[in-house]
Amino acid sequence: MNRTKTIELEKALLVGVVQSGMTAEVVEEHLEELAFLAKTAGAEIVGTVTQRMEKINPRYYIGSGKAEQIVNQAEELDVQLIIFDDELSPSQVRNFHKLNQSVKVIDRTGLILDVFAQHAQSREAKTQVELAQLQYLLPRLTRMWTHLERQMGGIGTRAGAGETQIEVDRRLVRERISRLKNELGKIDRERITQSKRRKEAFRVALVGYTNTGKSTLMNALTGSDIFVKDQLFATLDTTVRSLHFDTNHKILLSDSVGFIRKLPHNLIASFRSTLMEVRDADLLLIVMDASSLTIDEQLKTVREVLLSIHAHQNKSLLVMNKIDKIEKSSILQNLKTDYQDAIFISALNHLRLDTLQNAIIKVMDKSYQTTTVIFDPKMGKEISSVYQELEVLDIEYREDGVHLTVRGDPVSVKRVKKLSESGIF
Ligand SMILES: Nc1nc2c(ncn2[C@@H]2O[C@H](COP(=O)(O)OP(=O)(O)O)[C@@H](O)[C@H]2O)c(=O)[nH]1
Ligand SMILES: [Mg+2]
Repeated sequence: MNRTKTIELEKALLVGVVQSGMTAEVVEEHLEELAFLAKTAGAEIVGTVTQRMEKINPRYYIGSGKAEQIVNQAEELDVQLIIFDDELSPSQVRNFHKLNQSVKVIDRTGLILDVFAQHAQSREAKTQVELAQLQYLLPRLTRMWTHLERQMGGIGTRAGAGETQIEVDRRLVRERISRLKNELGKIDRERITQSKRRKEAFRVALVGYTNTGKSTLMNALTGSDIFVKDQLFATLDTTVRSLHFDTNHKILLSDSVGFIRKLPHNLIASFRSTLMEVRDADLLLIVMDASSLTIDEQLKTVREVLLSIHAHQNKSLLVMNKIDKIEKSSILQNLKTDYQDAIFISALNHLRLDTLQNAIIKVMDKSYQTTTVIFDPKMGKEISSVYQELEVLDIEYREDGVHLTVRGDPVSVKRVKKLSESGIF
């Protein structure tokens, strides 16, 4: 199912369309990101083509003359893969195949799905990716397409179900889709049980654009050893670690898949159970790459994805990472002016991690409650267990029992209250 990494690099041409209102700088950044994605998938970029357009051509997305030119150019350069930065309709892809049978044309979505397929490790991630791929493939499953896919292989054709699946008809693909959905439903339910068990702790989730340093930060804070790589979507699975700042401030920190511009909707939908960890978090740490030139756009993408998974109202802190990469102090100053509430750190160099920690503690404290519980004096064991769980601000021995004034997260406070009531006659 999952082929090992492409050994021989596939040569590729990239195509981007400049629409009105886009600056050359933005187009450049988008193509750089596309090149990064393509490299992650195992391609060698031999050229980039852009076309300025006011209106999309339904036949080839780009203009007909340009389409022919690109296909010819590909032939000359001995390139068999053309990658578009935008989503192509199935019929646009077919029209390219009509122009030239030996050139494979894929779009950004196909490329992202390919990278996901190569990086999926766990059963859950594999199931999620395969579902998204089959949903993407279904409308494209025509005789011509399957024929071409079989012929070419490589990037964009590692459709989750693999080679055999491409040969089956739509009905079988639909059946497979519904089986995968069932499977994910089961995984969802297991996750709900797990997360119920975890309700006791304050949950913090790392979120953000891909490659901003989420896993590096997770490792820096918890001393774990999560896979870090200068690659898009190096981590697809969720990792949860517990972290104790002090006895009264324990959190569960989770790291997971990152977001990207134009993330395919199918993919977000099928990663629902992974993203539930984010939705249920008490606090989101939105990790940004402070050295990126497209911070605003990346933040917009992150907020859009959070909205689509209903996590937009969760409490959040903006974390500007990679400050060590910013050479000019004036740039850093400007960022600090633009993002006044953000916390500026370097996860790699462990810079200002204490500031981040204090900010998290402050958020926790805000949700903390202070209350007085009364214990029967005979409940010595229970009373001492309170000290493990909550901060004890005051203790008084009165006639009606031992009065403890405690402070902590609402769930622990409630539990201690229950414990005290169980012993009072
Ligand atoms: N210079 C610099 N690089 C960093 C920093 N944090 C992460 N990186 C690098 O950025 C790349 C992506 O990091 P990773 O943690 O995998 O990002 P993720 O995709 O958000 O999990 C890796 O090459 C890291 O070494 C930082 O604070 N400074
Ligand atoms: Mg990561």
